[in-house]
Amino acid sequence: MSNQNALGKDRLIWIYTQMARIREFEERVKRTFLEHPGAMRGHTHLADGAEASIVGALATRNATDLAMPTYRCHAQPIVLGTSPRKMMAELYGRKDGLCKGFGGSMHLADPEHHFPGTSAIVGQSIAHAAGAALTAQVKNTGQIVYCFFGDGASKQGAFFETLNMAAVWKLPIVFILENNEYQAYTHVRLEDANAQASDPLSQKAAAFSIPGITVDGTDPLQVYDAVAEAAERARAGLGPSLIESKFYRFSAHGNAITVPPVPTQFPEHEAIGVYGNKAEFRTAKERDPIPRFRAQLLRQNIVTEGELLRIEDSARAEMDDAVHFALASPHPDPEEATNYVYA
Ligand SMILES: Cc1ncc(C[n+]2csc(CCOP(=O)(O)OP(=O)(O)O)c2C)c(N)n1
Ligand SMILES: [Mg+2]
Repeated sequence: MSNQNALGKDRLIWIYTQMARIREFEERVKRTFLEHPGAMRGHTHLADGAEASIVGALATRNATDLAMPTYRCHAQPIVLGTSPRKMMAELYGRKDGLCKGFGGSMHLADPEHHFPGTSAIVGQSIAHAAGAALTAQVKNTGQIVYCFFGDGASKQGAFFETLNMAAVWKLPIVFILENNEYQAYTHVRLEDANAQASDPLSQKAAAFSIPGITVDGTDPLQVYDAVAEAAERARAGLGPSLIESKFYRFSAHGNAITVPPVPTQFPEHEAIGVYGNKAEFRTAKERDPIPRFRAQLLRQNIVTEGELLRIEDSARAEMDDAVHFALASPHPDPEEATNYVYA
């Protein structure tokens, strides 16, 4: 774990705290699907396994910079300061939700916290990020955009068209390609899936003459270093960079009660369909970013076991409270069903 930018103790603890908060939020969503099927409607996609990558990237952010994730979008707003209570209520489709219960997991938005919104369309964040970055450039706001998208999305036309224009216009964007090894049910490995003609995926940057680098996305400090450099470039008006961050998606592609459970070798995940093979899952779990970073902080005497336990207790209490808040909130009135519909 290198950290050329030598983050101080407070910042390292902040990183661990955000990672723990994300994992606790996602665990509660997962549990809801397992224990109370039907309580959450629509699809949800979890970010367990991605915590180091997301927090390491957003730790480089200035206060007004924007983050634009995919439909796998619970983690980024948690880091930006969005209320987990409102997010959880939104996932439960309740009136006090972030979007009044109308959006659900895949359509979160919180402009007040620099989170313009998401959609279910693979690749949408790439083009939307370019629009937001163009606004920042034209209005000279000094903001940069952290654009997250998947390995699957990096095969889309939107990726190639947007990276071309972003490079030509020197837009202030950091493109963070989240290589979680899967594109829904297709593995990224060339020989298995025959679906991805590029390895590493970061070499796609060369087509646009922008920097491209691959990092270990299970190490928040490696991600931090790479993204800090890319963010500096973007702030200096030198344009976008592409960071491929590699980690493993621990949960199934998505949870939905409308989708029948996928056969799985992991009984604890039966209802949410983890479909990888056992050996692959176990190997990835050994590199789980949260226990690894925890052990690192202890080894380097940055925190004590007691401090870590307090952080973890507080994350658990915060997310339990978010569930209680959500369940206490009413469903929207049926008469409101066509409100906020513009097309
Ligand atoms: C334009 C479009 N095509 C297909 C889909 C169906 N779909 C949803 S997620 C997904 C895979 C995306 O994989 P990746 O980009 O690697 O992101 P990840 O889910 O792994 O984070 C697909 C094909 C969609 N939602 N939108
Ligand atoms: Mg993927």
